[in-house]
Amino acid sequence: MKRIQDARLYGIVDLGYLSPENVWRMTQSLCEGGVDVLQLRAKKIAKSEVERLARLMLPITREQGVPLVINDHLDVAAFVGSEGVHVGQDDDAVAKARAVVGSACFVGKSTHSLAQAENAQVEGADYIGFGPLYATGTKPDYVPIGLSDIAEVHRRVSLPIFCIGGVNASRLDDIITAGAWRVVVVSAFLLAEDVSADVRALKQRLTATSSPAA
Ligand code: 3NM
Repeated sequence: MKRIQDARLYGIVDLGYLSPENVWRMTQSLCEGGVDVLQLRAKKIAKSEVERLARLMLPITREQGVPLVINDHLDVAAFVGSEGVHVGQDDDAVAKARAVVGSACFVGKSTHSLAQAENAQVEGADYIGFGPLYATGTKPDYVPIGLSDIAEVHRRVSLPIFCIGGVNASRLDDIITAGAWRVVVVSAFLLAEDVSADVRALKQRLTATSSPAA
C-alpha cells in the first residue's frame, strides 16, 4: 500500500461529476493512470450509498495499492476500514475523527489559509489540502487563495500538503513553480476523454519536476 507521505498526485471520485454506475470504471481508470491516493467525495448522497460505493471501490484501490480516503463520513470510514478519512473546516475536529476511525486510518483536513494550515498541524492532521488555488465549480462557494502562499505554507507546515482547486494540466507548471510538491485534481480528470492517459501524463510531469519546497 502506498503511503500518504510519498503521495504526489491525489484524485477524487466526486459524485457531483459522475453517476454511481460509473464509479467502478472511474476508480479503475484513475488507479490505472497512477493516482497515489484516491478519495470518495459524495455530498448530498445517503450514507448507505456512500458505504456501498466505498465497498465497490476498495477491492480496486487495494489491488492497486492506492489508499482510499472517505470524505466527511467518519463512520463509513470506520465501517469499511478505509485507509484514510478527510474532514473540512466545518466538520469534526481531527481528534474526534481519530477517535472514530482508529489509529490505522490517517486523517486529512481541508485548509484555506496559512493560519488554518498551521492549526491543522497543531490539531494533529496527517496531511492537509491547501486551496482552492483557483476558482472552481467543484467547490463554488470558496474564494480562491491564489498561488502566493504556497511556498510559505511549505515553510511553516511539515505535513504533506496537497494543493487543490482548479488544478489542471495547463496550470501545473505555474503551480509547481509556486512551490507545490503534491496536487489534487478533480474535475480535470473526471471530465477527461481518456482519464488514464491524462492522469499518467500529469503524473509524469509532476514527478519529473522538483520543487524548491520539497
Ligand atoms: N476542496 P477541482 S477545492 C474538493 O480548497 C475541494 O479545500 C477544495 O476540484 C479546497 O480540481 C476542491 O475540480 C475542489 O477544482 C477541487
